[in-house]
Amino acid sequence: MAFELPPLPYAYEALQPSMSAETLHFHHDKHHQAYVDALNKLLPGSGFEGKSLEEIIKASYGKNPGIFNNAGQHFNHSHFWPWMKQGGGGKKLSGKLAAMIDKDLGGFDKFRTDFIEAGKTQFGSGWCWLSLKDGKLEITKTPNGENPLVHGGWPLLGCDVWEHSYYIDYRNLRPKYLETWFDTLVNWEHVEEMLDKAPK
Ligand code: MN3
Repeated sequence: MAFELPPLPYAYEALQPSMSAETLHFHHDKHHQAYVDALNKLLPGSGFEGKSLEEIIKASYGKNPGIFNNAGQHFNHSHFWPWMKQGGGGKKLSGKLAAMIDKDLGGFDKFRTDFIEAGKTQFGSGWCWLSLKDGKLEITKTPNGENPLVHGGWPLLGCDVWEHSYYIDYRNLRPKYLETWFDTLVNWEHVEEMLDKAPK
């Protein structure tokens, strides 16, 4: 079964002014589609076909960079769209998640600062993450299409810091993009769904 581009869970205009319809058209329709197409082209005969996306990411890490990067980016973007919503951001998270952030990350404000800092300091293309590892929350950053799955973690929230995610709206101002993204777009409901789905 070939992988498919999931539709955006909102209208292209829904995230304005934080993220423009133009950015979403390019990022979703062109960039994400290209990862899906490349993955489907590389899979036949690779030994990875028939596996789940998560299995392909873990099995191809360090072994097949073409499949790994495209599978990783398909996973990352499939969650990136629902990790955002109109009127998101701020502290609208559940008591359970808030308590975990207090315990493991020194409170919400420190979590916000450290998450944004991870995105700012990821040199070149990549992602910054909130993930669950060994029952604890952690903040990390990864290059290119990599994600916490290959480091024994489970991603709860990730922000795309490739230039294609912000250059149309923010030009070179990655910190401004990260702050706006965190404060106005984060869909905490999808973060909580990921927490519920975390492998036990
Ligand atoms: Mn991207």
